[in-house]
Amino acid sequence: MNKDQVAAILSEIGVLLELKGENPFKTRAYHNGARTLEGLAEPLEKLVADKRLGELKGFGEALQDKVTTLVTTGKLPYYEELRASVPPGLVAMLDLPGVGPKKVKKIHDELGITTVEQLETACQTGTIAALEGFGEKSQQKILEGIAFRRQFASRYRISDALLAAEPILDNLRAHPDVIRCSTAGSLRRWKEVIGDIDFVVSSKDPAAVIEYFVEQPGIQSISAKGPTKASVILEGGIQADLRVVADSEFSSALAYFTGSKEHNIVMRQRAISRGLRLNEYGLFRSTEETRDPALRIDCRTEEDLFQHLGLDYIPPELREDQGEFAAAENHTLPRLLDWTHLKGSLHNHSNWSDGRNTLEAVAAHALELGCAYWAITDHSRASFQANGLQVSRLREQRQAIDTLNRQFADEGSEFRLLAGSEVDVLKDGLDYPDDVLAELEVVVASLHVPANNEAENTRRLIQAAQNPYVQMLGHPSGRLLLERNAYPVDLRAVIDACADTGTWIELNASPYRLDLDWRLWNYARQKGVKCVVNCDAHRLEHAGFLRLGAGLARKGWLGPGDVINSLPLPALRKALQTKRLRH
Ligand code: DGT
Ligand code: CA
Ligand code: CA
Ligand code: ZN
Repeated sequence: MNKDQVAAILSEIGVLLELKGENPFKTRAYHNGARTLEGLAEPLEKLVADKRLGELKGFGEALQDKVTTLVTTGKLPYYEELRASVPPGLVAMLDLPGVGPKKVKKIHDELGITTVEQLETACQTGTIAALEGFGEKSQQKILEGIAFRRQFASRYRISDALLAAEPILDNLRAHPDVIRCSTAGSLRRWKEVIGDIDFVVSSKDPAAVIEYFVEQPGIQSISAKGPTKASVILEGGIQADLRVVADSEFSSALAYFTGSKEHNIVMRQRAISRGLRLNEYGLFRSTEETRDPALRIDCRTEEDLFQHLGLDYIPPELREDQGEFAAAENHTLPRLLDWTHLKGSLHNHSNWSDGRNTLEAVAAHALELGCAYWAITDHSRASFQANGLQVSRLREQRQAIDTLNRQFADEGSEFRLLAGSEVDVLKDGLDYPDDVLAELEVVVASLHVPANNEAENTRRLIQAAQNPYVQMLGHPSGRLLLERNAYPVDLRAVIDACADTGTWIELNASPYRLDLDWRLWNYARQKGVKCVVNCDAHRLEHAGFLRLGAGLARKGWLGPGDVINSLPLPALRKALQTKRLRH
């Protein structure tokens, strides 16, 4: 068991103990212990083997014993018993907005409620509002939270789907009976949220591939299994469909199952208007539905298929019937961004605010990944819950960054950290005055506490864009995928203001955000607004979000020329100055 898994269990123990009403010192010890492990610099196995866990801050005998047992055996009876003693419904309630362990305990102790369904009924009858410490407003919020969860019960963020799909795809690819294979469906189209995972495989022995597929690790149950197709439920509840076809049918099956439905309809119509028929089995010289191999037009690849229909190759991300047909006909499809074009990220956090890692660790990681630069944009002072920086701390941080950069220069490295801030957009302006912002190389302006009013939020963001020191707006809609809708805002008006002021817009690559939404990028691009694909990294692993963000930029029709952080450092530095020089 690795340190993150052990840390997750310690956190869960802390939560379970809170739900049981254990004394706060004890529960805090587990939460703190989890945090200490997550930030551990050396391998946990080594600490355990050397019996040095006691050297960690706050690690008493009890915690040492539990961590040792987890690391050496992969199990912990104490944890399993504790878990069994708390109804799972109580843990599920913690996901609801405004509901923490204390409230769950109260709901349970006073009303005997143990499931989310019972909680919903209690809200509908007004029982929750009457509980001390709750009230009408929090009752309403809980109800909305339950409805929201239900609406998204079987939707998954693309990051989770990729994590589940990629190992299976690798295994399929390596199987001797597999000729070609690919993901299909919404995952291949790089939708931000997907319903299920689709795979298409070509093989001479479908039965062998099906058998192999249903035995993949991480499969919870098999929902359907036939001679050429199967459906399974993966751990975590996500469904995966597999289709096995002959290799001669691979390109048409892949195109068909990649979709989208809207895109497929136009494809079929194009075939018909050329006296052809297109279906999942191929493209046929026929004026009626057929799968007669004698009539099939040989299309080995999707490129061939598009070509026979008078189209340039349409990348899967663009197959949404959003103008890709006209562009493919006129040879005006854009050259799309590739994630390897990205040279760094301009919105990231460190442990100076709510990030996990030190400046040194963040820089070392970015350097190791081959980045040319990495901006540190910790929260501004108004975000006190995220440990936002007072001006004096911000200046101190700037010095620390300068020192690190001098070291890089001395070592002959061209990598640089860029000193910046994610400054809060407040009701009446930005959280730092202009002279403070002017000291920073990178300023991302983000609205974290929106008004419940579209005109007001729009006004605040436009005002932020008008500030000469703000180079870009961060996560402009504020949505959290499958958790929270965008705040009310007129994003087209905000995009127009960015066009007028030369302000860039972030494509926040966190899998929870993917914000600005891909559907609006074509509009922004036509207005001349540049994109910045930002990780909003709070820990080292989040650097991997660049790949996710690049996929969404592709889906928004963006090429390397539209994306600021595909610039090398000298050109980026110039671009960062443009707005300020104009002022
Ligand atoms: P999802 O899974 O809900 O995120 O979205 P998709 O697009 O992956 O949809 P899915 O898994 O139901 O089907 C995969 C593709 O197969 C879909 O994009 C288009 C194609 N397809 C499936 N059913 C139909 C259909 O009834 N008509 C048409 N034209 N295409 C279909
Ligand atoms: Ca699907
Ligand atoms: Ca499917
Ligand atoms: Zn933010």
